[in-house]
Amino acid sequence: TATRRAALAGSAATLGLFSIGTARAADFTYKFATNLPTSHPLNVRLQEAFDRIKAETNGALVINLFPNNQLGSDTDVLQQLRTGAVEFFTLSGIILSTFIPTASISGIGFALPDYDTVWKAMDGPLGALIRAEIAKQPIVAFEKIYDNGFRHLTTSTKPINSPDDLKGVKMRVPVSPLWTSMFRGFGASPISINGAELYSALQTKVADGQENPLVAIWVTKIFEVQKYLALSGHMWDGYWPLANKRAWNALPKDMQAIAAKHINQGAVDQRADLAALGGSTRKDLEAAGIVFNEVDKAAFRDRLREAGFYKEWRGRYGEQNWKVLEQAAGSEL
Ligand code: X2X
Repeated sequence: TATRRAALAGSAATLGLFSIGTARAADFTYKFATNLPTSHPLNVRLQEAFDRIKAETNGALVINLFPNNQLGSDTDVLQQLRTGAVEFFTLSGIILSTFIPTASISGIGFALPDYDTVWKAMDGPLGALIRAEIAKQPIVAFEKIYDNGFRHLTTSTKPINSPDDLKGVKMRVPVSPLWTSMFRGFGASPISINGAELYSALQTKVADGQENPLVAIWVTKIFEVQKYLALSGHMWDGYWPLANKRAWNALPKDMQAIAAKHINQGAVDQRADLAALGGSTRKDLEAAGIVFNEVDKAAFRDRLREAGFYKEWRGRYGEQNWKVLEQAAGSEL
């Protein structure tokens, strides 16, 4: 029971029991939810981190992975994380913004142009800004964000070569005001749908298109229900590893240090995994029948500018936060 666990936690904290080098029953058994299938490097590296945490705490901290929306949709699990019904979750900062508005700032269209810029920003001032906002809520973010990737457009109906081709297209977007605003800006008809329902939404033509990074498109099998892929790279997206604050604070300090060390290391390794996949995912998708095309990114960016997208979000985040974004991006937006 929770009471017994709390009592055990108290004694373990006082006596530092878990650091004694004998295997023993877990003092803490926590759940970690993700929305991606097991094969995604995000889950592979998290599982590796949990194995290392269990070993280094001599079995005192056991974290069980629940991948692939097993515990519910993103909207549901975010709610569970807030109450502590789920102790850990990893979520796109852009979706997290439904609760913590500033968390979507790293996903502003065409702001962070490449991975060098992304990691400098997210391991630097922009990431620190977002984590500080998260820390005001009953949630803690780990220091290193995992990679989802640069997002690209897919459709079942016709290729997207220019912003005009997006006009009126029913595009599934994750549940987040930034995504809706951005795809309205492109002139599309965005529909907010959780990732858990994405495949069936495309299959039943509730939506004709969607946008995701290549590796996510591969592991979720979205390619089975889409035909065309435009390499828009319209935004970068990452997964913040998050803990419920009360569950996190119940852990003894040295146990927290072990958990944070391995979960952060997992992010560094997972970023390298995605980079190493490089062009091979494109080849896999092409072999599965997806037709790729390049687009003029500047045309899409101009469309957002004409729609007042940057002006609107500058106002929503505030001047000070926008300056941090522009500094991270290395350009005025
Ligand atoms: O739902 C999506 O599109 C996904 C899997 O990329 C996110 O979690 C943002």
